[in-house]
Formats: sequence, structure tokens, C-alpha cells
Amino acid sequence: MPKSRSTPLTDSSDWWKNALIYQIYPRSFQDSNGDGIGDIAGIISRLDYLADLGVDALWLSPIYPSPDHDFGYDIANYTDVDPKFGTLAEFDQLVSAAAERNIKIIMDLVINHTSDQHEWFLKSKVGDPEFKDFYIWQDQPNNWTSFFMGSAWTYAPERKQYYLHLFDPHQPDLNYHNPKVIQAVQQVMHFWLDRQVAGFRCDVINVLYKTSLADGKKQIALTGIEHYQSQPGLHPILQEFRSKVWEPASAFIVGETVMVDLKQAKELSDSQRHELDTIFYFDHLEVDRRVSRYVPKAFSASKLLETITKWQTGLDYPSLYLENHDQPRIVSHYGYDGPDAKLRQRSAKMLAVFELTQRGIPYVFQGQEIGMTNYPWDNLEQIQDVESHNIFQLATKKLHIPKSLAWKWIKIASRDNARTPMQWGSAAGAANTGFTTGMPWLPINPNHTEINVADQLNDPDSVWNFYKQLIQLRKTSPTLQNGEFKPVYSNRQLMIYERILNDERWTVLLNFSKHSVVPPQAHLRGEIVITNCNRKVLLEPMELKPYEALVLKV
Ligand code: ISL
Ligand code: CA
Repeated sequence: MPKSRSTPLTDSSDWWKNALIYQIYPRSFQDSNGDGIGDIAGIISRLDYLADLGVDALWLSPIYPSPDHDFGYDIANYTDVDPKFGTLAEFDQLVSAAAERNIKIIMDLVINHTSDQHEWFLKSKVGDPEFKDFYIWQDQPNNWTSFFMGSAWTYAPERKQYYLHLFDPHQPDLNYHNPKVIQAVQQVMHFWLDRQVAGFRCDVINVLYKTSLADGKKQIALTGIEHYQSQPGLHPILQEFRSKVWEPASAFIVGETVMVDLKQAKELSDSQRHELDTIFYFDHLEVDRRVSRYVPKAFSASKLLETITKWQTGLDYPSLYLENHDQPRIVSHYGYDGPDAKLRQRSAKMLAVFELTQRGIPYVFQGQEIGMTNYPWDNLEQIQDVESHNIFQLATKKLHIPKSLAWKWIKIASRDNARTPMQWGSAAGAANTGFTTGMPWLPINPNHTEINVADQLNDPDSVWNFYKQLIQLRKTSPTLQNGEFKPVYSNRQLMIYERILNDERWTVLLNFSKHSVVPPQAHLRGEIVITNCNRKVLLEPMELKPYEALVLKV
């Protein structure tokens, strides 16, 4: 078992070390002008709601001008706001209105690639001397494949060469062997830091630096990855960003690090290395997936505990998340989203306990706090996400997987599950659950009449109020914030871990199944501090109800 680790002491400038970060996917949060797309004015109108929940910072998925081949992750101009979201002036208003409520703004920084409509690329494509080497060009493609399937190279007739794109052909990769690119990216970061943003979430930051363009080892997915994932050449770039830009502005930096292992994660985020503050890992959401996160296999709480223990004991400041704009809803994944509403709510609360009793920095994705679920998709045409469409093509055309099976996988794992509009609801029964007065860009989940903010604010027993209480509890408990994490027991359905600080010991018991389970009775000691079953006393002997979460303190 790995050596246990507790959170290093914090000083007041490190606000993020005990913060609750809320992720907004602006397109789907709140529309203010009836065009069916969420916007900055919509976010401003919901700041009181976010303050009430106990949010310290908002991470905004990209709001820059974008042709939306990958909904904002293809940026056409780094220093402006897309008109569909508002204006720079409205953005400044958001920053100050949020600050009045002690909420900070974190921008999504997508610097591995730009849109093919970015001025840099348009100039590079025609060989403009200043921008010629801003991207990665070759006369012949190598065998690398893209994250979104197919070759990672596309031919540009203007230049008679191929350019590299690890994602969609509309997302050409920047060339980090070119110091001018590094300079230009630093200017972008200064632009937003000058506008008082508190930090960045750096998209796929561990693939920026391509060591070589040699052919990769052949694989079903991601041929070529050994040439660009977490390479030694990445570290000097991050150290330069940190010393020149991030550190002077006290910016908080979380890196999204794909396919990362613990050793790489430590090299990128251990405090004394002065690179990233923290990283997003992925494998805790893939214990019931094989090869890709689209292919399901049986869940095991033991495997999940083993996975989180690795990060809990290995990293200085783990990032804690169960949802984001790329993942299905956690209630539909590790919880229960069947017809029994009580059980669904209980599972949402159990998952809240799971996230908010670990050490690190918790993130809540919009709608998670009310237990939103996956959308009941009927067919692929309803889905807009480019990744879902490409995976379906690859699975059915190249791997000859039956269409019905491929569709089953997409349905549960599509990124659009997280992207359907926020379910605000309203006592007055507002159209489109209060998200828009127009036609929403993605359909609203029909369960909005049962799962919505308005109802939950009024119900002391709601998932929303449970999140709010847990967030408060975490803020006032040094043990939850800083205590050592210790795995104690697990089996297929159940996990038990402890958080320990000085002579205080909290025991967390979580049932991840729809059956009752009997925990080792020795761990049922202490006073009940959290229950999602209104449990008043510990019985002996005792079993945990389906999806029960119980936290005991001695
Ligand atoms: O979503 C994924 C799993 O299905 C990943 O393959 C995802 O593409 C990867 O985690 C990188 O994600 C980030 O960069 C992408 C963008 O599409 C994602 O939305 C973003 O989070 C390219 O910018
Ligand atoms: Ca709008």
C-alpha cells in the first residue's frame, strides 16, 4: 500500500487549496436573449445562485470566437469573446459581479491547437514568413491517428503540405518548437490575467510538445502517442509559463492531462517543481470501461478505491471531479438513474459524499448539484458532438461492430449527455425549464419536470441542499480539507476509507450498488456526521442500504 500523504499547509494567497470550483459550459447554462444558446449575461443572472451553493470560482469552458466544430475548443481568436456569448465588456462585468460575491473566474486555455480559422493558421497556410512555422507541416503525413479518429494529418492545397491535428481537422496543432508560438501564447495569457481572471484550466496540456514526427507504434486508437504525450520537452515550456506569467499574477493552473500516469502527474504538478498546481486524471471514471471510455465492463468499488488511492496518496493537490463537459452524468454512470426517484436521489448524494470527502480540489459541473442524468437519446441524429459521430463511424465501418451495439455505447458515453441545457425549472412552469425562451441548441432532458433547481431549492431533502451542506461542512472541517487519506476496506459494491488529522478520524462508508451490503462491523464506530438515508443511530449488526453513504467521526 502506498505511503499516506496529507495536504501540505496552505497560506492565504493559495486560495484554491480549499476552494470549490464550479464548471460552467456556457452554451448550456443560461440563455438571456432567446437564441437558444447560453451566454455571459445569463451567467451573471445566476451568480447569486452560485454564491448560495458555496462556489469559490467558476471555470468557464471556452467563450472565445469559434466556428464550433468542437464547440469552443476550436478557437479563432484568443483575445475576444464570441458574439453569441456577449462582449468583452460583458465579460468584465461578469468578473466584477462575481468578485462582489467572492467568486473568481478561471478561463479555459486551449493552446495545443487553434481553429483553422485563426489568423495564425490562415497566414501559416499561405506561407506568410512570420507564421509559416506556427503549426506543424510536412510534405508527407506519418501514421499518427487523431483523438477524434482517422489520420491526424490533413492536406492544405494552398501550401501543398499536410498539417498535424491531434483532434479534428479544424483544430491544427501549434508548433511548440517555435519560440514565437510560446511568446504569442504568453501574450494571450497576459491579456486575460490583466482582465483579472484568477487562473486557467489548460486543455490537453501534456500533449503540446511533439518530440519527433516519426511513425508511431500501431494501435487501435492513438497511434503516435509515445512521441507527444508528457514529453521531457514539455517541462521547460511550463516552467517558463510559470515563472514569467503565472507566478507573477498568482494564477491558479489546472492542467488537463490525457492518459497520464502517476509518475507523469507528479512531474507536472508536485509543488516543488513549479509547473502546474494540479492536474485532471481520468482513470477513476474508467474502472468500468475497457480500451476506450466508450466500451463498458462490470463496475467494481474495489477497483475504484484502488484508483483514487493512487492519486489521493500520490499527489500534493489532487483535482476531484466526477463530471465535466466530456463525460456522461455521474448518476447515470456510477449511480442509479432508473425509475425509482428516491433511489436516484440517494445515489446522487452518495456520489457527492464520495467526491467531497476526498482530499484535494473539488469541481462541480453544472447540473451535478441537482443530480442531472444522461439524456434518453433515440438516435445519433440528435447528437451534435463530433466525437460521438466519429466513434460511431470507426466502430461500425473500421472495426465492424454491429450498429446497434455501437449505438448502445455512444448513448451512455456521448459527451452530449453532459451538454444538454441546465434544468432550472420554475414554479411558474417557464418554457424550456427556464434555460431559454427560444429553441434550445440541444434538447432539454424530459426529466426536467422532476429534476430541476427551482424545486430543489425549496426542498430541504434535495440533492442540491445536500451538496450545499456538504460544501459548508468541508469548508469548516480541517480533517476533510487536510487530513490524511487512508483506504480501509472494499469489495465489488462497497468502499470504506478514512480521513485522519491529529486525533480526529472520519470513516466514510459508501455503497455503490442497488443492493444492501453488510460492512465489516468494526468500522461502524463513532458519531454520524453525514447520512443520505436520514439515519439517526448505528444498529448492531447493521447493513448499508442501496447507495447509502455514511460518514462517522471519532
Ligand atoms: O472526451 C474525451 C473522452 O471521450 C477525450 O478524448 C477528450 O477529447 C480529451 O480528454 C481532451 O479533451 C479536451 O480537448 C478536446 C475537447 O474536445 C474537449 O472538450 C476538451 O475537454 C480538444 O480541445
Ligand atoms: Ca444567448
